[in-house]
Amino acid sequence: MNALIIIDIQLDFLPGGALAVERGDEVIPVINSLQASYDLVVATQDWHPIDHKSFFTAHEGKQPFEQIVLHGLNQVLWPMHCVQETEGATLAPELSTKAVEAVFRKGMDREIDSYSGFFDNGRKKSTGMADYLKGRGVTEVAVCGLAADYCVYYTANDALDLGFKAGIIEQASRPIDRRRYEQLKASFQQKGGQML
Ligand code: VGL
Ligand code: ZN
Repeated sequence: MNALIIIDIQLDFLPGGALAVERGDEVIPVINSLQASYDLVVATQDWHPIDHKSFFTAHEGKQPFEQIVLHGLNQVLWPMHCVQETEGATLAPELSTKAVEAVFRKGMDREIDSYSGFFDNGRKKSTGMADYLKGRGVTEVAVCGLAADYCVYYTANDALDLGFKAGIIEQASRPIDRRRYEQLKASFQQKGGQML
């Protein structure tokens, strides 16, 4: 049983959005046509409270994209994005969701960021997605969406650690930072991850 995991296809990550990924919109038609090839399709949705600590606005005197240490973890300070119940947090209307059986929300705890669809960045709290997939008999996952070097990579890497066979679908993902993505790809492949 294989599953397609669609990461954060939300308006704020698309051109014109608060944390736009360059050419992020190009992945949507690709993801739409991929869905029929998988036994199960799920999605994630970044879903932050307005005062989330990953936002630069929560830290006096800080600029967007500065790095800090937050409760012992490195944290990039992002522009405010994917705030719960705002337009920017909605899934893109062009994304086909007919086959999407479940949407896992993440990033709701204001004290810790959550790039992976499985756990927060400290791996303290689970979203339940691993149990859901395992309960459905999934052994193999393909991860795609935005952004390739943050939420897509973290999800695919956790999938490997959780014992799934895992791959990243390159043509259905786009990074925020291309160089960072190339480095992460190499470490993912060394761990047994596949580039699909
Ligand atoms: C993401 C940064 C902050 C992502 C989410 O979806 O890759 N990146 N929040
Ligand atoms: Zn976020």
